[in-house]
Amino acid sequence: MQIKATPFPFNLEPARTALVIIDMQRDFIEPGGFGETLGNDVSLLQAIIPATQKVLHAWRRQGGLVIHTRESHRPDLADCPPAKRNRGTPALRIGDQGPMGRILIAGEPGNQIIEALAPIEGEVVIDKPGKGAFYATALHGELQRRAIRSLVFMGVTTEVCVQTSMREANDRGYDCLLLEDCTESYFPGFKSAALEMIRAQGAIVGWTAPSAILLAAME
Ligand code: TIU
Repeated sequence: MQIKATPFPFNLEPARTALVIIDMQRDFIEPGGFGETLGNDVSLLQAIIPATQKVLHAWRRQGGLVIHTRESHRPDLADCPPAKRNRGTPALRIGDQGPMGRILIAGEPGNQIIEALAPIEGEVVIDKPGKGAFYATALHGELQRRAIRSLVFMGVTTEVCVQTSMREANDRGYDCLLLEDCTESYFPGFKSAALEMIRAQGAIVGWTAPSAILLAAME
């Protein structure tokens, strides 16, 4: 399959490609979670849910591997460096009790992936303590075990966890495609800058494309 992407076509071999959905959890997308405690307007992120869901459903129909990630810490915070917890002046810190349970803690209501994109049986869920999906997780092993070579990315936020994960993936030898309308930032200018820096210099980090192009190719 060849996807008309920027800066040039992206070769997608479905059996060797995983769909990676970064951190579409209530903490970032609904009021009262980590995203809002940092001072952000989380409603901006809700706009990508329909397009993201459409791609997820199409990918499932085709039988492709789906990976979900969650930014998440252990209840005892052993995997949360004090430098991360103590950064800035948020309304609530990681581990504090919020309206959706403890902020960014595994198992709490706020840490769950939003219902529209909830994982189903057979899909891989990676809990990650960092911004990157490869740092201190089993993700690379899970992908290697299945002979995955390419990754299609969706999720939030574009310039933080998505871009960090794409850069980590790039350094581990994966070709990465980011779906432009299936990723969002709290800062529109940061989203467009991230898209540009990913595909600049001959796809230095990866490719980008609108989801409609991928969906058309999958039909
Ligand atoms: N703050 C922000 O934009 N993002 C994060 O803290 N995590 C993710 O991007 N998932």
